[in-house]
Amino acid sequence: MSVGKLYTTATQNQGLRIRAVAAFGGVQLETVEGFESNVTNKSAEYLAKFPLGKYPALETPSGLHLTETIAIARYVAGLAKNSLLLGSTPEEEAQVDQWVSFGDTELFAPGRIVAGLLSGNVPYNKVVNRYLLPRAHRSCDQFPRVPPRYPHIPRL
Ligand SMILES: N[C@@H](CCC(=O)N[C@@H](CS)C(=O)NCC(=O)O)C(=O)O
Repeated sequence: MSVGKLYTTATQNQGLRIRAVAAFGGVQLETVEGFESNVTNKSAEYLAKFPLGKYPALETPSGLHLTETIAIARYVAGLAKNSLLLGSTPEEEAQVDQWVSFGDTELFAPGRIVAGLLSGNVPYNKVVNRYLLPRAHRSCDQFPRVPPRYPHIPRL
């Protein structure tokens, strides 16, 4: 039985993170058909459930309305009994939190802004780019299995 409906698009990275947790943990999660970015999440019906109009968002059969990727992913991981996704000792739990926080604030946040600046989705700003790009690279370098350099992103 599905644990809830996830509002996201097919490619939204935050939604993919939650769906990956569900897949890894063997948790059944529906995705809402026909979700349209900045249309569905701005509708009155959606805003009544999720007042910030942000997605991903989860609606459970019990009426829980949850936003924020980390909170939803943690909730889904918590339903995956014996998956050890959240760790099984205080030390492991802290390490899970460490990497979740690192991924969101040290890797994703600067990477997202740099990607916006370089793709033209955000008006280019050299000072911001020079500040964030080395931080994004440094964070990528933390992952032995992630290519440490992205050749298509110029280093400054
Ligand atoms: N802090 C949120 C950020 C989610 C987010 O930025 N969602 C974007 C789509 S990628 C959104 O809802 N945009 C619509 C808006 O901001 O009104 C999370 O981690 O889930």
